[in-house]
Amino acid sequence: MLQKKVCLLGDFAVGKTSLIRRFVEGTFSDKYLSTIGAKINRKVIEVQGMPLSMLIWDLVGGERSASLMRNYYRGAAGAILVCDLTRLETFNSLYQYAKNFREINARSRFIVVGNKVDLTADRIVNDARLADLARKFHTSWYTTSAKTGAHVETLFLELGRQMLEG
Ligand code: G3D
Ligand code: MG
Repeated sequence: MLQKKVCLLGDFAVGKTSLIRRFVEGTFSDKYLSTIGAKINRKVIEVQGMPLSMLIWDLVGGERSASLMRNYYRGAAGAILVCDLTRLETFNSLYQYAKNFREINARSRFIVVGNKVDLTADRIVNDARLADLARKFHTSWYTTSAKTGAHVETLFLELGRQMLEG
């Protein structure tokens, strides 16, 4: 079966682990790589009738050295860049994550995500900002909620589709 590595990127507490949990739900059989502090979740999806195994990597350790990040990124076909819609600084970090990730994986695909869209009263990052960033990198964007599940499935399936396009 075709396998693709996907990395979740973004600042602390934006909801990376929660998004993965929401998406993989019952199928939780994750592996822990203590050398780089990464967890790997596996979920099989279907893209145009073909099964695709998504290996979804999540950093759980606190360390973020450049060499550790390179090891984390290496071999990824896709990434999900997550910010918290209620914290502007988490959006501002995404540009650098995107650049670093593309440097290691030139042909990879990624999607820009504003998470915690359920917190409507506290929202600071608007659609236009997300769209601008996505346009810079010729990619798409979503607003999601790991809490309600809004657009979570759509997001991962869209990335799966884009990764198979090459
Ligand atoms: P991280 O893996 O990016 O560091 P986590 O982030 O998934 O650990 O989430 C950090 C906190 O944000 C958690 O709260 C989690 O429940 C919350 N969170 C994640 N996604 C959403 C969302 O879509 N909406 C809301 N309202 N909260 C969200 P705690 O309190 O458990 O630390
Ligand atoms: Mg986490």
